[in-house]
This record gives sequence, structure tokens and C-alpha cells, in this order.
Amino acid sequence: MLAQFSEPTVTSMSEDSAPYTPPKVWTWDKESGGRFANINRPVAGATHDKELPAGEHALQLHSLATPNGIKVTVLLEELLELGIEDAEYDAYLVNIGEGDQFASGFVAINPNSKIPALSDRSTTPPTRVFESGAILLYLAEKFGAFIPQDPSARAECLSWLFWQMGSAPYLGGGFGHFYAYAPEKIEYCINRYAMEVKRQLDVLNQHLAERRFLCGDNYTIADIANYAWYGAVVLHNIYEAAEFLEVSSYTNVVRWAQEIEARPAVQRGRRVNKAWGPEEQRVPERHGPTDF
Ligand SMILES: N[C@@H](CCC(=O)N[C@@H](CS)C(=O)NCC(=O)O)C(=O)O
Repeated sequence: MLAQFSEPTVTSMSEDSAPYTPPKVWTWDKESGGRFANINRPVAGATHDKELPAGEHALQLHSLATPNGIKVTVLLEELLELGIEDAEYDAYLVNIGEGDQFASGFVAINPNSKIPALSDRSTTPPTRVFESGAILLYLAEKFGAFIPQDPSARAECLSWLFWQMGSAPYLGGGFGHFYAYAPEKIEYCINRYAMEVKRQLDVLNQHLAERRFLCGDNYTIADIANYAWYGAVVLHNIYEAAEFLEVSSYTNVVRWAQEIEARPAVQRGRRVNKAWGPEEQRVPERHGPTDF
């Protein structure tokens, strides 16, 4: 049997905490601590009845300006920048700290209770889309933009899109959680996820050494998805880990992220559903271009 599949040995997490032995059956410790612990639950579904607000446009977005959220608002603003009027949208704020993601109306468009979630009322019945990667793909296909048509180029684009979707949980849920949010600093966990995040940054850095964008000369939904997370790492000190991860050493990632961030649509998209930071940057709800 390979070592990593053998029975776990019981070890203490830190010198002064008691050794932890997992019980036979896991039970929910509501007082587990850590930032965001109050919104984590081991069960799915709505906690309360509340309908979603609705605006006048076909596209109804319910989101928050986190890295996963801005992927969608950046793409929508890019589509509008191209002059695609049907990409007009209403964006409503989902306050995940207050449990809005567990309202019945939100759960109806995303049974996974996480932002972002989209409802497209141009179809009958309306089309719901959840998971940021699925929303990017749905919108890119619907409007025929920011995704290559050639099958090989399209495969490369989807590969980098799905790479991001698979990698981000290690960055946010793994590294970000244990480095910034966990109630105690656990060296083993921080080491494990710091190594993985640095490996991911190196994957991007090596790939971008010979390309302007992830798929070559054209900016696609793969860039939007990856910029949302790795741009936050290399440009915005997410988790206050820029120095710890030595992000400035990933020079190709920095150059690529800076170019994307300078785009007017990206500047707007980052502000939509933002409910923190400088007042003049916030656009908690967006219903039209005059909201900026
Ligand atoms: N894989 C999902 C992840 C979405 C996600 O984790 N959203 C977070 C904010 S960035 C959220 O809504 N968290 C609320 C919760 O976990 O209750 C996606 O890419 O759409």
C-alpha cells in the first residue's frame, strides 16, 4: 500500500494543543472558529423564504465582487464594450456574510448556495446557470465572443478555464483559509498549500513567458477566470500573502495581470457588487451604464 493511503497517524497540530483523534463519526462543531465559520454548514438547502429581486434586463446576476464574482461582471462589461446590447444586465448584491445565499430564491438558481448565479430570462422558461466557469462559458457561447471557434484553440481555452476552476479551491479554500482565516496557524497546512499555490503561479508564469494571453494573442474567458484569482494574488495582496509567496518573482504573471487590469471593462467589472473598500469604488447594484 502506498504511504499516503495508509492509516493516518494521530499527531498534534501544534505544541500546545491537545492531540486530535477523529471520532468514529464526524459531528458538527458549530464553534469551530475561524473567519466565515458562521456561514459554513454541513447541509444544503434554503434556510429561509425570500424571493430574489428582479430588474428589467434579460440577464439577472446575483453575486458579490469576490474573485469568483468578478469573473462574470468583467465578462458582461467586456461584452457591452463590444457593443452587444443584449448583454445588459441587472446585478444584485448577495451578502454571503448575512446568509443571503441560503434564501429560497437564491437556492432555486443555485442549489450549491454560492455566488455567482445567473438567470437568463430571454429563454422560456428562464435558464439558470451557476458555477462561475459555467456562466463564463454560457455567456461566451450565447454571444459568440471571448471564446475561440476553432476546435483546437477552443480546447486550449477550455483547458485553462477548467484548470482555473480546479485550482482555485487550493488557492482560496486551502492556502487562503489556513494562512489568513483559520483560528490557528498550522504549519503543515500552510506549507502544503503554499507549495501548491507557488506551483500554480509557476505553471502560469512559464506558460505566459511565450504568450501575451493564456491562449496566445487573443484575450478569452480563460484569461478572465484566471486573472480574477491570480491577478488578486500578484497585484492586490490577497490574504496579505504577497511577500510570503514572493509574488513579484512571477514576472510574466504580473505583466499579464497588469495588462488585463488596465482594460476599461475590467475596471468596471471589478466594482460591480462591491460593498466594501473606498465608497467611490463601490457599485453594490448595477442596472445600467450610469451606475458607474
Ligand atoms: N466553484 C464556485 C465557487 C463559488 C464560491 O466559492 N463562492 C463563494 C464566494 S467567492 C461563496 O458564495 N461563498 C458562500 C458560502 O460558502 O456560503 C464558482 O466558481 O462559482
